[in-house]
Amino acid sequence: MTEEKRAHRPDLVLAGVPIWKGFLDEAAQRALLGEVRQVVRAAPMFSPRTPGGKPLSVQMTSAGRYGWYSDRQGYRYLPHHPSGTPWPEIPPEALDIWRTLFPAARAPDCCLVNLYRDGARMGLHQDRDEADFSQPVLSISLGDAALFRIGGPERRGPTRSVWLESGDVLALTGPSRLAFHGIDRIRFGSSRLLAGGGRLNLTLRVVD
Ligand code: MD3
Ligand code: FE
Repeated sequence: MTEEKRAHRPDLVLAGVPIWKGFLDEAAQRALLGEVRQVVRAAPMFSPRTPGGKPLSVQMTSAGRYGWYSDRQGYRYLPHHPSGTPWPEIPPEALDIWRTLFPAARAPDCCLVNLYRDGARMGLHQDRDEADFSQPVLSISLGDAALFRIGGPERRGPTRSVWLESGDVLALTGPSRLAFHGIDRIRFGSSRLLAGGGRLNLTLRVVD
């Protein structure tokens, strides 16, 4: 076993999902957070609405060639921020993690940034607005701890839960790429990374 392989072995595998606990140390978390702040400055957070017209409790923005968006017209990727301003570049620190864990994958063209303030959650859903499910999704957690739930390819069926903490990274590849998943709750104020509390989650995706 080489050092390289050892370094990339996940700490835990939950329902087929590899999780690297504390993949980013505090300095790396702060560096990435600085880059995310620049993304938010260029492309301000907004609250998408469901096709039914209800605002999500999570605030969002994106970086890359595409950003995820939702309103009464449905769920989709947009080539620019809803204001018309271009999406900024994907944070280099996030791209580095992608290349380290998925050297053979295509380059990601969306970095979705989710912001959970006190009380925000994300209901159980599948991510299926992308064209190529053979490409992985990478998730990076920053800030307050979150209770993550993952099941299988059908909405009804057993689920497993795990607390995700600042600096944790997980990968959705193969069968887990179409697994139902969500965030049940945030342990608000559990981390000091974000002033005022809250959690940021970055997901890197290949869209087209
Ligand atoms: C499993 N985000 O943005 S990250 C999302 O923490 C989303 O903000 C949650 O679900 C969050 O769509 C969960 C973990 C995650 C991300 C993408 C997945 C799990 C996934 C895609 C397919 C299957
Ligand atoms: Fe998702």
